[in-house]
Amino acid sequence: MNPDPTWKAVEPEPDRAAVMTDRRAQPPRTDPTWQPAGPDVPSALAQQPDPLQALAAADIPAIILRGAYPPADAAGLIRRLVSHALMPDPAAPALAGEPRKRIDIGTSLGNRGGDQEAFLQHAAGTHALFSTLFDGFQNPVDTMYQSLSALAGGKQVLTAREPDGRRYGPAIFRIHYGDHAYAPHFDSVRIREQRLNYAVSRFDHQFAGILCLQNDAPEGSSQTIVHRCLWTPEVRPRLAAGSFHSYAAERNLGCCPVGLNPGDLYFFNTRCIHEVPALQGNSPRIVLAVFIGYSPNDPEIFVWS
Ligand SMILES: O=C(O)CCC(=O)C(=O)O
Repeated sequence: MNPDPTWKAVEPEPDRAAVMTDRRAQPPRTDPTWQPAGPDVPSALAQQPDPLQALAAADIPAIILRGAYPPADAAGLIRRLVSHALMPDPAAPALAGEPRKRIDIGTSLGNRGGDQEAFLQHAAGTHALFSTLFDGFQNPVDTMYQSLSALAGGKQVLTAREPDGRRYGPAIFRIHYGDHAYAPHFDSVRIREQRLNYAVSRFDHQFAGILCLQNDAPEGSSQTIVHRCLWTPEVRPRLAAGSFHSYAAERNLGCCPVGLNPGDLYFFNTRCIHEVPALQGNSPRIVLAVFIGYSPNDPEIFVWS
């Protein structure tokens, strides 16, 4: 399988300069009353008896599990991705001329979902690749699924599948170079991407799980910001105009910054407006990412990428 260098946003990105100007004028305000659960599964369950329902209701901004994956295995896995030519060597000079680039290793519903047959075939290739890629290391996909199961109150955590049993990609590596950034946005197969021909659209809530494998700077400069604002149609024009920070300030909406070190895993509700400001360090930021479908009354939780 070749890496996929063709990632693009589902909706046009707002003007980057507009977002930065707006953020400088109205810097996000941390809300001390909106705290993540964690830093491990037992603590999260002690703080929130039903942590996924708390995420769904945006009662908490995130569940952060520190050191969920061994940092030494994260480093070894990145060396393996390079040695298998799935990602360029971070030291390769060609990358310096390609700022803001992102490479995916895996199958993205967002990018490939327009052709369901091709998407499911590509996903089968990802399952084949991942069946041996982690040999000798703790399996990071298992880490994500098992952590989610432990938080899920007896619900069954499964790779998303269509009624005929064909599975979606189980997780995706995202390698962010240069000053890559995610502007304030939300993700929803149902509301935003409107992929109603996919089984995952049955779920009421969508979450993301992000396992940090490498930060853009050794001391961990990059931070995701989860805003205390669930998407509504009212927010759409402000996201598109790059003026979400002013919108949040006008309504006194705070946020929760999530700083990660290699091995840290976090889950959040993707309907909460979220962003990753431009990377500052020289290393690519590398994560393993999943989306998660959850409904309070559904015994299954679907995971995909
Ligand atoms: O990489 C992250 O921490 C968040 C990425 C993101 O914005 C997303 O998955 O929608």
